[in-house]
Amino acid sequence: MNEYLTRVINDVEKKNPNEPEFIQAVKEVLCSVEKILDKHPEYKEKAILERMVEPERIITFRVPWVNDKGEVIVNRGFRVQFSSLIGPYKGGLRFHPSVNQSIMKFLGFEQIFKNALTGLPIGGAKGGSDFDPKGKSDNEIMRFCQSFMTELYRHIGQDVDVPAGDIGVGGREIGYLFGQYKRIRNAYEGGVLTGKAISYGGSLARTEATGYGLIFYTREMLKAHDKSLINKTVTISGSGNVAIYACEKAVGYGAKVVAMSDSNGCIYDENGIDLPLIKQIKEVERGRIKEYLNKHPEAKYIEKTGEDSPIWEIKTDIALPCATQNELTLNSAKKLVENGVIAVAEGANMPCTQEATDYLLEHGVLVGPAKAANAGGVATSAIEMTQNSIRYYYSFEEVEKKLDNIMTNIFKTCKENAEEYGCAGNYVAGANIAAFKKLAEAMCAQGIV
Ligand code: NDP
Ligand code: 2IT
Repeated sequence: MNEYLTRVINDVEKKNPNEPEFIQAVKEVLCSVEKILDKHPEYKEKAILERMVEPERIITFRVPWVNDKGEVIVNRGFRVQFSSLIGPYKGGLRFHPSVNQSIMKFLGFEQIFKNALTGLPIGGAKGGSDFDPKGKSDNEIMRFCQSFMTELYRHIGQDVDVPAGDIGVGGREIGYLFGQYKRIRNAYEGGVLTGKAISYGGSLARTEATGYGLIFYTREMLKAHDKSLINKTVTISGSGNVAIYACEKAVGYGAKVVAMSDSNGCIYDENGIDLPLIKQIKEVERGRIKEYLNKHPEAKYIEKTGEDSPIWEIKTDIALPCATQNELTLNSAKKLVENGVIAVAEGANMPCTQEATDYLLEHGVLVGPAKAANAGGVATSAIEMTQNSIRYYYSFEEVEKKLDNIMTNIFKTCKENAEEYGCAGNYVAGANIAAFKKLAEAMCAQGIV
């Protein structure tokens, strides 16, 4: 391996010993760009890699709040402002008990490359808290969001850093965060957060964007191999924002979605998932996916007992992991291949372990990498920022058309770069190469900063 590359990877491992997810994300990208480094010896002198793997700034803070019983709870808040190279810091907020610095950093790192692929002027960031929204009342969610924003507000701004949603943060949370930000700043700064409701400056189709975008990307990837979504069986892990709208669009293209999941288990409905029911359970009642059986007793529920998610044991043509990182393991990849899977497209961030990705690629499965395939969410966030700046609204159809064009272009970029660098069909490498080239060029242009 290139000596410079080896040294930087070793340094990252040494400097971040307790951050396995971050190291995993860095290694995946760096191992894809060896040929670019061979072509550009000046990248070593300019310390391009060292600068790319070191966040510009990490903010951690205390988030104290009072629950409904009157008890004081203290959570930890994060914002990793990873890179402002090509635009204001941009990326979601995650509220989940597993949140820690490693997860925040891997997500922020991935975001830089994803945002570069959209072709839009947005840098990379991620934030969140180890707060667990499950089982909390609406008032508890509001008080938590207000306390979180009471610290975060001083670090963000519509030209500085623009957070949005991620796991555990949707329209409700963005509303409470925005309300508190506006109150503290005494100004309506619409573009400071994206994923807002339409009534106060949100964009039509942002809710649908990540899931729809994933299917547009999948459509293009299949098309490049003379395949399509029509009559294909699809399994989708998760049942949150990304999973629900991936399901909706996949069905729109003539596929049959037979399974979805949450962190407790999965449902299998051979007649095709009843999506309005999933929306009712997850978006309205905030319940568990098992409740699907109350209306469809003929469906099956398989509880998750070990490390591997049972959903990947179900025979499918297309698998869409849309829940969380490392949810699709090598064992799961082997099961999918054994059952004849043709494509895996990542709706979640880094859902396949490195071993799983390698196995899928080695066995001829098409892999749509997260930083390309799920970029539709953040791309539409940038379209929301545009509408906020020009104080105007685009129709649903206009936004969806722009999203479709962006996803189609992202796929084309991944394909062309994979071909140019001698790994045709490997869109994981293609995405990393394309994004890295753009970022390295911008870094060279801006001097040592
Ligand atoms: P939601 O909170 O709406 O839904 C998350 C879903 O994933 C839930 O079904 C949840 O189940 C499941 N899940 C979460 N954590 C785990 C876990 N540790 N193990 C098993 N299942 C889990 O989040 P989103 O749909 O917004 O996000 C899903 C994924 O997509 C994340 O990886 C996110 O980073 C990524 N993403 C999101 C974008 C967006 O615009 N929202 C954009 C691009 C990527 P349960 O309810 O049981 O916790
Ligand atoms: O991972 C992601 O790209 C997101 N959670 C969306 C980020 C955004 O700023 O819309």
